[in-house]
Amino acid sequence: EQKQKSREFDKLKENLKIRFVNTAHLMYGREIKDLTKNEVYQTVAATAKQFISDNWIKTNKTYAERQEKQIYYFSIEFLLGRLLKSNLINLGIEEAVKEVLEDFDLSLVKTFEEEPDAGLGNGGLGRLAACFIDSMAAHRLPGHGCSIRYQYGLFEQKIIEGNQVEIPDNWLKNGFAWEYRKPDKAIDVKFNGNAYMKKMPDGSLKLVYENPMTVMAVPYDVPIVGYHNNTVNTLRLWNAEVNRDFSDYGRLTQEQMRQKNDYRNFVESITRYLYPDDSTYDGRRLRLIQEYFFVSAGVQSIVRHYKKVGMDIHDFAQKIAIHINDTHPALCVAELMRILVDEEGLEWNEAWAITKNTIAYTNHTIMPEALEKWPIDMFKPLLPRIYMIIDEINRRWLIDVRDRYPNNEQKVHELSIIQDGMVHMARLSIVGSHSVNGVAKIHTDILKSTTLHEFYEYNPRMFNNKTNGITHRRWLMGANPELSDLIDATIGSRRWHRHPEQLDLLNDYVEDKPFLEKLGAIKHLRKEALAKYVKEHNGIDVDPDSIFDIQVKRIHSYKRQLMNILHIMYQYHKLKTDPNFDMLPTTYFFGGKAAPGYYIAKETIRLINAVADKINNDASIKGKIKVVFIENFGVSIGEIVYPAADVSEQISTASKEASGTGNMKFMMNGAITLGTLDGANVEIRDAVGGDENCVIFGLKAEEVLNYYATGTYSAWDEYNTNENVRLVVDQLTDGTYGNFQSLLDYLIRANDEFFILKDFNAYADAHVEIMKRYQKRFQWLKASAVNIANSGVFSSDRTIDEYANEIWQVKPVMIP
Ligand code: DL6
Repeated sequence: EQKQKSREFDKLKENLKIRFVNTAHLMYGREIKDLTKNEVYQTVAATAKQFISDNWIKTNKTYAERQEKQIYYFSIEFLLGRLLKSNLINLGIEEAVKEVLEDFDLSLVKTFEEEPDAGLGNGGLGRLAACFIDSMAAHRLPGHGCSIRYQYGLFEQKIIEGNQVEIPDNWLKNGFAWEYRKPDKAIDVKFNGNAYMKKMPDGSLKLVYENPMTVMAVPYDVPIVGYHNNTVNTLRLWNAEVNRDFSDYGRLTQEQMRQKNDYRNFVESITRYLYPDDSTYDGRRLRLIQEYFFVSAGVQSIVRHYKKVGMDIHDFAQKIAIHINDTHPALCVAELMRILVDEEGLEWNEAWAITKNTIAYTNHTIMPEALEKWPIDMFKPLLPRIYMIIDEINRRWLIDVRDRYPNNEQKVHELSIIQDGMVHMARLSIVGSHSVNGVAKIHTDILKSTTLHEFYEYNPRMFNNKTNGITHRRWLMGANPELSDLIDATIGSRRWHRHPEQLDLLNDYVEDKPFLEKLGAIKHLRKEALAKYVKEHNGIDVDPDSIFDIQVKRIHSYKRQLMNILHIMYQYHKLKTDPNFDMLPTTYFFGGKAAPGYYIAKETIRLINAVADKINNDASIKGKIKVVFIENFGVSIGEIVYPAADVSEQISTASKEASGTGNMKFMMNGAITLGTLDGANVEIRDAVGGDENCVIFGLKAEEVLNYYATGTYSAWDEYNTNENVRLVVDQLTDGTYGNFQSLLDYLIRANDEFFILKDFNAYADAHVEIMKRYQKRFQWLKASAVNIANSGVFSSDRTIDEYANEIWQVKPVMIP
């Protein structure tokens, strides 16, 4: 059997080699030895695409013939990261490609680095979407993504003199190797104009939609490769382009020319940037335009394909599941109704039943600023027909509400989709779907009891929880191959690659000293790799023997990077002034982007860098503390960072982090969670068997919610009664690190919205506990192993199975 395998491997290599050379000839007219680094990357990607495309064609054909139910996952973000490595892993040809490249004196690892991150997202929700499409393909589920092909991703972050500076992320400058432009599948999307119902001579009403402005949506399809299974699904990214007859200039007046140019500028702005500037009216309006643009193009193309393969529109909900990832695609509800009623001629009631049974919605946050609402006077002129439909949905919905709660206008106020001059997108999403889910148990409970309580009361059965997950293929097998190999060797099986829950077989080895030694050695290796990265990028020497304590995520007040850095200031002060104080050498890493207009987040970055500058250059503390801010944190840098952590900082104010997924990436790579009882931390703590294998501190969600309800928290009192707090707050403005009046005001005058001062001592104690545990090497490694062994439940494969079985009712489809 071994011999047979090795013969097959040699054959694969030979095949790859021929294709690789031919592809280089075809694409660049060059010998392999003359290719630039980027050309090597493009050639390897194009070679891999030849393996992918056969299966892609087969997959699409099978789906069309079998007419099995399809899932369409609509998300305004897909934070894909790089695709070459994960595609090679999923195709099962990584090792063969590596050896072929070596035969030409080329390195596969260096080739991976040539690929820019597809940064079509900013954080948790977008990365979750990317994990989900990976898991759907891995589980042979017919599931596709739908989103926007942004010309510029989220900005590239530079740190200049301690401040965040935003540079446009021109990720497409060398082209995107994985996309296929499909102009023949373009769709018209209509904005503006006048929509109304006209009374016909026979008394019937006819819809009139006059003078709309048409934008052409052109799809760029990206193949999503299943893990060793022939399935190749599709992520469809829409690009906005001028209408088909645009180039017909004919004889135009100057005014007509001007209008034409305005039109072109407008159209090209639609898909130019992820996150238009939301500090202006026009920026916010552009976001709404983006939302309708990809929703309309996506839903129209689903219906068109559905009919093309010969299925009956009346069966739509049995054959199609549309999932809306947060409220950005909420207009799917109205767009599907528009198509079913206006274009397919269905009666309203039937169309409504189909729409509700097709659509399901996930909520990702309780932060009020993320709960989208659009002013009617912006919405209605832009999307006149869609507004009419939402108005009608709401009219009918409120009849039901009034029926259920007679004489209770308070309820109507709380449940109405259109209220106080605004269109409420979460309300539209709930009313127009059959399932609403939160993303961790505690988050779902909070949705039920507070944020969406009125809707929960109205229809409790539609609410459910789906705790998030991450793809273990990227975040463990891809990012930490040494650990992955150790797990294979220890449990004597690779079955966990397909069935991540089987990582729990590792529980039998968590006290096995030789295994733990190897685990410790691998962690050290990964720490050395991060140390090398930091030396190259930040010029800072960090000691891989120090504790690596890491907080990487978007910079946001509720995530409390500020508490972390204040605590470092406290430790530093103790080291300098208290001869009895000692600590284990620790390197604190931060990484994450602040939204360009988010002043406090940017000030937090400035403080972190000011503290780093002072402490890293103070020889007197003998390297006991180092602070590193990792510039431009994203998916690919994350693949270096997560495996290197000893301690995973998950310190959001309890109740505020819906789930978190970074916490899972750290855990899967053996870091110990230092966190609050928030989001999925609660379930991580349960999974590892309690406090022995993680360190939990701080206010509980009920306490936080109670403080908000009663208004009894006083940051000023905290400042006056807690000397540790006073010390670090005073240091914000006394010149120790520069002037951070902004942060002092935020904490004291604005009353510390996220309880940083209240949780400060508990957080400091948690660090003491971490150091105590870290000193007991065997115990520490055991806890690390327990974390890995119990992380399988946080694979997105588990999450996706739950969505498939409990929400979408879809089954896997075998691709021959
Ligand atoms: O569900 C994915 C991710 C959660 O893990 C994070 O806890 C949550 O903050 C994040 N939410 C968003 C919200 N964006 N909007 N709107 O990204 O979702």
